[in-house]
Amino acid sequence: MAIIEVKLPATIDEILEAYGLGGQMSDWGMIQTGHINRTYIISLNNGEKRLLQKINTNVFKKPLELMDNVVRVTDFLRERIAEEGGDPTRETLKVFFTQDGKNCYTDSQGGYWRFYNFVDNAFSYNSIENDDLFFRAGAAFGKFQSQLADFPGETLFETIPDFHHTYKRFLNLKASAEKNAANRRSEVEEELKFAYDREDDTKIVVDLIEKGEIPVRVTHNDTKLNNIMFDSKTKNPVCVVDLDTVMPGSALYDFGDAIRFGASTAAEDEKDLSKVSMDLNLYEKYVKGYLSTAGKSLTEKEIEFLPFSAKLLTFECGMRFLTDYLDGDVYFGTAYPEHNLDRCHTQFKLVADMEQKFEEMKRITAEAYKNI
Ligand code: GN1
Ligand code: MG
Repeated sequence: MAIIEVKLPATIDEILEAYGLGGQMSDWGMIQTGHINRTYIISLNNGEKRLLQKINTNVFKKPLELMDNVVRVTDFLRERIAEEGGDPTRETLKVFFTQDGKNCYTDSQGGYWRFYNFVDNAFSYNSIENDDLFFRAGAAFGKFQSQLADFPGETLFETIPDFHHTYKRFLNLKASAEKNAANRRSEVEEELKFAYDREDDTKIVVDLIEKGEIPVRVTHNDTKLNNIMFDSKTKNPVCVVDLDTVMPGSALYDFGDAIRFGASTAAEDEKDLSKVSMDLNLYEKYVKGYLSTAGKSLTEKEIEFLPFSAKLLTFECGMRFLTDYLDGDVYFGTAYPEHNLDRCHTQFKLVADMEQKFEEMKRITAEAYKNI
């Protein structure tokens, strides 16, 4: 976890003013969510809580386009949820608008801020405490994908171009190794070899997409377990959050990334690699949950590549951590100098483990698909 300074933004008064909330803040706190944006909980005098986030414009170069996506996607989801008899006030995020009708506020220092509703009586998991939960997580991301199946994907901005283009991620890694900006290359020759040995893997899914062999869908693209809020009482998923990367993509990205994070036996930055492996039981639970809600809409080709996508997205993430380490930690939040390298190690360890378990992953997937 990144160490962040716990203090209110210098421009808090103008932000509140912009949203018509001047003088109404009764309390505040910071929460650590993910490696990218800065997040505050703001309590208001009337007892309401809201989530205030500073959009990281180093990562998201066009925050206004990003917010436009988020508003349209959440509006669309709200309608779907209502049609399905769910609770639209709780099951998706709501973006608040400024007094002058904007979906985010640009402060006098050039920072971009947005307000969301705070989903009360809900929490997220950073690791799985019982495997049934992971079934529910799979069902939640599968449902999210099917709720967005009719969203006109071509109208969404690409908030981060080529986000999961694994071959370009590979080329970026090579370029960063050559540039050696932080002078760390000599420390990571082994890791680079691990990546270079797997170059061919990085082209497989992008080729399938280019050839039209698998469809482009509207996907979440950041399906970490902690991007699902669960109800504090029932422990059932309430809503999917972190919609910054909802864009056209492949179902394989969402499946693979969820396995990468949630089926691991250890944290993303665990230093003791003997603790890191991919839990086949968790893999099975997720596949079953995911297929229970998304299975019928997937093509045979997508099903065939689900196990590979788990390995691919894990490899991609490992490459991204390694790239950032070589670049001098300019992208992901880090708490100490080797943080990105530690994260790269867990991801590569998981890749190697998945290679060992690949036949079993294929068997589990085929079996689960037969039974939907
Ligand atoms: C970032 O912000 P967070 O933690 O949800 C990253 C993901 C990575 C993830 C690795 C926009 O997600 O792509 O998989 O870290 N998000 C962005 O933990 O780059
Ligand atoms: Mg994110």
